[in-house]
Amino acid sequence: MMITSKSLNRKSIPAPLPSIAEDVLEGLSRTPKSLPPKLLYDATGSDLFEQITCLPEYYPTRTEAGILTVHAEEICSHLRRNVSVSELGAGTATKTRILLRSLVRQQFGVNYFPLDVSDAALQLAKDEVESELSRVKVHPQLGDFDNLTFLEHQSPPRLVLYIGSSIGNLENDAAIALLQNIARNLSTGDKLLLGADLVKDINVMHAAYNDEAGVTALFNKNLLVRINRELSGHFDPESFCHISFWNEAESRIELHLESACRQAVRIDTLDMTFHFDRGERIHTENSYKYTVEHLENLLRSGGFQVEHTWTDPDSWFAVSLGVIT
Ligand code: SAH
Ligand code: AVI
Repeated sequence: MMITSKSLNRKSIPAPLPSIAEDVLEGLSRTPKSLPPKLLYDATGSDLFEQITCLPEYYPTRTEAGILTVHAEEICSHLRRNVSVSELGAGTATKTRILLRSLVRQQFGVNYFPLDVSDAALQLAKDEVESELSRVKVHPQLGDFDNLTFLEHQSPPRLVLYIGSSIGNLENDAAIALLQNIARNLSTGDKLLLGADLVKDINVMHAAYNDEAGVTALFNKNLLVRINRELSGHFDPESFCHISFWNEAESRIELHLESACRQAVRIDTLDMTFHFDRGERIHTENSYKYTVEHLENLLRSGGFQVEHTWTDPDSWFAVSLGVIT
């Protein structure tokens, strides 16, 4: 599914996001250099991510979709009547529709609150969900995970979705802090459905982030294109290589952009020039892979009691339901 110019031209949802300037200045001034992964998702980045989800090598989306398809009715049977649904990092909500379809069979209407930093993805989520499911009312929330007060304003019972293994893009402490923040904005009986990618054959994980068509490389390098456009930067994306590898000690895939030569890159809006040695990297993303035990412990550390965990036949991915007690 492509994020079309039609969706981009529509009235944007009023909730201005801070400029990326601060994050870029801070990240490129560090040693080693790094940039927060949320910056990967401008309109082009969201579109490239959608393309990634359809790649033959990128197993997480279709594996999780399989779990949700097989178990949707059972998952919904754990929910109280008239539950409102929120989702963190919803993207285009393609997989979410699997659950929403089951939910509208169990209750007359559903209020769905997708939160995302990508306006383009949110607009598409609203269009696609409402055109397929007339009994779902979509309330897009443009913003960052650090403000979750919108959860508190919904009438209970509540279900929060944090699927797609987006939790894997956070380091362990940040993941626990986010789960605790979700829990703080919920009440007894509210639930969280958490989807996470599991550790498996290294070759399978490696291929998912080093696809033959080079879409993940474009997704990674788009960060530099974004900085050029939004901050009048002078990166030559062709002088950086997409690097992705499995870090066994940390149980994560890492994404980096590696400078192919010694170079200086000016960013006009920051009034700064950043120097790169040949081979120097910008760390752009981590994608942690879990065991079921680790995933369930994360939920518990976040303040949830684990109700049930579903996996696929190969145990490549897990979806776990936690409840506030
Ligand atoms: N949940 C979808 C999309 C995953 S892609 C799926 O499973 O396919 C990750 C999504 O999280 C992107 O749409 C991105 O824009 C959003 N995102 C990343 N960091 C975020 C942050 N800090 N706050 C809000 N949204 C974020
Ligand atoms: C959104 N997130 C869970 C994806 C992942 O697999 O970590 C982002 C991604 N990065 C490269 N490919 C996909």
